[in-house]
Amino acid sequence: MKLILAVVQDQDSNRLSNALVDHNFRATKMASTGGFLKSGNTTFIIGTEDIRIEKALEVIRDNCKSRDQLVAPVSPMGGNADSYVPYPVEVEVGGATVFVLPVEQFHQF
Ligand code: 2BA
Repeated sequence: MKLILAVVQDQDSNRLSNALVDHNFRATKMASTGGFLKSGNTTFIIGTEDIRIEKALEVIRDNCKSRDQLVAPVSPMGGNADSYVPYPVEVEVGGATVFVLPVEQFHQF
């Protein structure tokens, strides 16, 4: 068994959770926050059998789009103003950041 952790954009999370249910995957959705943009995203926890990993990755890939997002500048607040960029910068986010981990034990009591 494997555990998939998938960080996706909030805009994709409903479509992805519906697609996971349609393909008979069990998943838990958690509200999360990106460390860089400090804006909300969604982390899916998906436990599944090894032979279904490729299918799960396909479902995630098909339902998560990459998008450009603006990063607001942060004032240096007394720090070094030389590196301060006073205008928003665009970064490409997603589609999905996915980790696949081995599961040592799985219990449902
Ligand atoms: P954030 O940390 O808010 O990052 C959003 C986007 O900002 C990233 O998109 C990337 O394009 C850019 N970015 C992140 N750190 C950067 C840096 N140090 N310098 C320049 N640009 C940077 P993605 O790579 O698609 O990541 C989307 C979200 O996935 C991340 O949101 C974070 O929540 C998660 N994530 C990505 N890589 C991760 C990792 N290695 N471990 C844990 N979470 C990760």
